[in-house]
Amino acid sequence: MSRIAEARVIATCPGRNFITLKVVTEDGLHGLGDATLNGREMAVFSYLNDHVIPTLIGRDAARIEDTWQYLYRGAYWRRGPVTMTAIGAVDTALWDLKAKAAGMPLYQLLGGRSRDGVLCYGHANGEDVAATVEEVGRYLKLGYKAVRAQCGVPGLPSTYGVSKDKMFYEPAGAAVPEENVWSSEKYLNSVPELFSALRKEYGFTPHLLHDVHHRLTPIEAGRLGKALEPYALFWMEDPTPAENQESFRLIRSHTTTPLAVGEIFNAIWDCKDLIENQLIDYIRCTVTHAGGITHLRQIAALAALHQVRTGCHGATDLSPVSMGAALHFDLSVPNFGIQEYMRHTPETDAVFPRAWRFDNGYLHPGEAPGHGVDINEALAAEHPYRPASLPVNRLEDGTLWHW
Ligand code: CS2
Ligand code: MG
Repeated sequence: MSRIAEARVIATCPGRNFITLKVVTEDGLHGLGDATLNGREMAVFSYLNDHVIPTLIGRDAARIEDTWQYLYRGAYWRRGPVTMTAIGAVDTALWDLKAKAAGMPLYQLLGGRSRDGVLCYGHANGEDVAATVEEVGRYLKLGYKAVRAQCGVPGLPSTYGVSKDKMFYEPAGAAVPEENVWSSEKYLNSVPELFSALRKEYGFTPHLLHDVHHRLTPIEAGRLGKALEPYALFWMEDPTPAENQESFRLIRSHTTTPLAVGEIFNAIWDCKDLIENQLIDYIRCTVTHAGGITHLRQIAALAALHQVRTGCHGATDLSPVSMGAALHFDLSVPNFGIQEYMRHTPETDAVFPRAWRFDNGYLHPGEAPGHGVDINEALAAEHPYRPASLPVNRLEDGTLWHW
């Protein structure tokens, strides 16, 4: 493979913002990486444009590991979501290029197929228990084997994961964050009823998942995990903010409900203690925010030593490029758990033609060379970037809380 001749960052907003890095080699091949950091897109855009791309021109595109080390150690200011998303985009683009140059789907370079398909989960949500139960049923009819359920909380005007639009959930709205109201007490008193109703309606065959979204204290998370044990969840996600990895020991001591964490992690150091002490069951990092394929493989290898499985983040704000690369990783990694699959809008899918597909509860990356996702730059240009921020959360007394 030859040297990098040019690289450019493409900002587009087909319904929501995406930042894509395109790397082109002297022999005319191109590779793509997703560089979308929801609500902070322009920070990564500038990091790539101003601080990374000038160093890429002329580099040997085949030297993926050396480039990773160059961008990580060479940055001096290590880690962090902006830096690691930029590195992730470069790394993913270089893996895409290497597989294209070899004329094979990316999973073949990662060790080949370890499974026939990638089990995924969809997002069902509703304003109340009855609406959420009905929505989970709709996902089961679409063929999903696993469904995340998020429900409105009685007494709260809104809550995470519940949207008017049932298929496409997009939390980033106004340029200046809107303010949501939260009550852990109201939430804790309502969640068990949802899963009791779901198991009564659908039995124990479907995998059911739930995202707490960082909002409980460790002891509250232990209480919720214990209350949900009769409903055998596949996982309870982000039960408490995970900067203090040690706090998961308290949760673990109170419940056997499996725990999943990591979508906001960006380096192996963020999850090393959680994994080595088996304080979690699934690690949620994915290629976009955790330094690309190269670093995600290291996280997965550490996780495998401790029987922790992967559960890559796959929200709408991760582009089809991210999903494509993640699926090749998912197909090959030995300790695979599940892949999140929040569908993109038809507008987004038109900008990012892709080989991957959904079939009866499983995702398949396809056999196209590389990760199998491209970008229609002319169409991308028709959707200019628009500032959008994630909401902030306050308790009912006004205290700023975790969103
Ligand atoms: C969520 C995300 O998919 C998930 O599990 O936590 O929707 C998350 O809120 C967004 O990715 C934030 O941009
Ligand atoms: Mg989540």
